[in-house]
Amino acid sequence: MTTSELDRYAKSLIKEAGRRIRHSLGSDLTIETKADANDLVTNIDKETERFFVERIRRDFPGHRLLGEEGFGDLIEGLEGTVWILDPIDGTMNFVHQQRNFAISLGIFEEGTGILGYIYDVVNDELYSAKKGEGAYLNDERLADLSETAVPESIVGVNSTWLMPNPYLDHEAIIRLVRDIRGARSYGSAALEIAHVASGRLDAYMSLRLSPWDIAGGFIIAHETGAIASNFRGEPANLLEQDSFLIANPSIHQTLLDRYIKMKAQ
Ligand code: 2AM
Ligand code: CA
Repeated sequence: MTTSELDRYAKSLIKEAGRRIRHSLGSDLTIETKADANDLVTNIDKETERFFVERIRRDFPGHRLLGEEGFGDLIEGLEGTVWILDPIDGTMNFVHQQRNFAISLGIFEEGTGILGYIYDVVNDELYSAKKGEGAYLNDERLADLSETAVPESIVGVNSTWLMPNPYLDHEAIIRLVRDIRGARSYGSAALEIAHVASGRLDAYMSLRLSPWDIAGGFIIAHETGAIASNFRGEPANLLEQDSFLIANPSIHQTLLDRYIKMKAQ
């Protein structure tokens, strides 16, 4: 199967999963907590992941899937074709707001991201990218990111990091929020990365993200010129939880040098 055929298949699978989620919006949810009281999962997160796993196992028995809810495979390396899926990114928004959440999917071949998708289900907005062929919002191509500077930028950052905490120098983040034009926090890593790809945000940072939060967006944002790394400036890790910074190329290094200071652990 060619990459274009796989792209068409993945898009139609995501759209079908999105229709199922939209149909579920009026129904009662079963809500559980995971790592902590604010880390939510619903029956729809699980049903959506199972839907992907069943289809991919049926149609591509040689492919593997890493999913947040654990219905896929145990993945320790990126050999072969690997789908990395977050069935609902922004579950808290899904539960409380019925918007501002997305399906996030990245497809990797021998460790290289070849196809990326972020589907804003409620607005029927599909961000997608094929490696080397640009990024799209529905049928419209996203422009390459243009030059900016810290004082003119809008940065996605969670207000948690403005408070004293064991991980990040919060005084430096306060300086960042003072120096930029505006701070935003949407509560869905995937959508925030999509906003960086489209230039609506100039950067997005998060202290702890998992592979499924970033896999789709990483591929999309790369196509418009965004730079992704962890807070130490090392390449984003797609197999383990790590800090994550994605930014317009003209401010990425400045953010690392001047504003993002991790405390020694
Ligand atoms: P999720 O909704 O799929 O859990 C919220 O700021 C963003 O961080 C969401 O994209 C959320 O993804 C992600 N996130 C990653 N790990 C999280 C955790 N342990 N608790 C809450 N949100 C987490
Ligand atoms: Ca999720």
